[in-house]
Amino acid sequence: MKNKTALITGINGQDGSYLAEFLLKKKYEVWGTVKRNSVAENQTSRLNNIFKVVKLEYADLNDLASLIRVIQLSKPDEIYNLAAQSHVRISFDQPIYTAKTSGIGTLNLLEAIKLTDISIKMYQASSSEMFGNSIDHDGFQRESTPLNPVSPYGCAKVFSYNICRNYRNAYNLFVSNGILFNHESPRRGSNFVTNKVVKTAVEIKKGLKEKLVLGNLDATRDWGHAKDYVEAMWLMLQQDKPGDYVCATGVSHSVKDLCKYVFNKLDLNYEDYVTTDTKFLRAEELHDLKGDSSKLRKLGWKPKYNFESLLDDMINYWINIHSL
Ligand code: NAP
Ligand code: G4F
Repeated sequence: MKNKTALITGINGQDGSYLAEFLLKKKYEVWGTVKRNSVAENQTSRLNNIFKVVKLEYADLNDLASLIRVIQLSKPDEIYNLAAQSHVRISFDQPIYTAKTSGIGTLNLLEAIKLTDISIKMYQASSSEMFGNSIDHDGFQRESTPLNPVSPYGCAKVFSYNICRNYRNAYNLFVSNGILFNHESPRRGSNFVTNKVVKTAVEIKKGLKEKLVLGNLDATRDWGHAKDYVEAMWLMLQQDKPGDYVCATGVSHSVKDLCKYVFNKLDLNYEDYVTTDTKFLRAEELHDLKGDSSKLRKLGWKPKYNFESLLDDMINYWINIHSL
């Protein structure tokens, strides 16, 4: 049987790079889209291990023609739509760009599939940010929890989630939404809170920095490892029917807990180094996230990492970066 072909939008992002490695191990032919940058160096640094074996093409979610071109060229069996303006705080600074890319961009991709080959299976990177501050009575969010987004990013992702369901029903497309809770790794952008805390704490330990300045320390998140979550994306597309699935560890911690754990591991007391600045607060905050992924676990998914082993992986990575 012919090996499968996958196309990953945003392949050079955190999840794109892990998913590409995972699919290559499963013998997929892997294509990916990269958006044009004025500086090309470092843009694909997360793909260094696999650069020679993935096929990269320029495309932008805001450019329907570029999406049609790359689909016609790669002829994928599966498309993983991971591209987005993915930073919640920055979505308040760039709301219209975020709505276009993380919202309308998904519609462009659905149209590109509809116009080229409706047998392609599509994964949509939906987000727990869509829930906003809705919480079920037992303290969890799940597939049936109402969507009440509290950021331009969350609103854009709700549009994408809904339009995927609409195209699934209206045109019989195989489109599945993974409602993923926060997932991190050493490859996480260093302006997301986990990597910011770990990287700065290691810099403090090495005598390179004196302080870590954060925003809201009381927010809680359900943090998992990106390596576990890309397996869930693949699993969702191996089903006979499309669906929507929450992917989460089911355990949540506060930003303060995160600081405490990381600084303790480095034999430091976080209270001596962490300060706050209102510039890192959001105009509206999502306070608490904790996901119930029972539906996905019935397909056989289970995370290998927990909060502690995830952070240990990130701490070890930064300790071994000798340029720090
Ligand atoms: P990420 O590291 O920020 O990667 C996003 C990717 O999208 C990058 O490759 C980026 O390229 C690309 N991109 C940005 N704007 C684009 C555009 N207009 N056209 C084409 N590509 C564009 O995000 P991630 O953490 O891997 O997350 C992957 C997806 O899952 C995103 O859609 C995110 O919103 C969603 N998600 C993430 C989490 C999480 O906790 N990580 C949770 C739920 C959902 P450049 O780097 O060149 O800008
Ligand atoms: O790491 P964060 O920026 O992640 P956030 O906002 O939860 O969004 C991430 O997860 C979503 C899934 O729910 C994804 F859809 C989205 O793409 C992204 O990957 O912030 C986590 C928490 C927030 O409550 C924030 O207010 O940390 C708090 N925080 C406190 N100080 C900070 C900081 N966040 C950042 N980025 N920087 C700070 O200095």
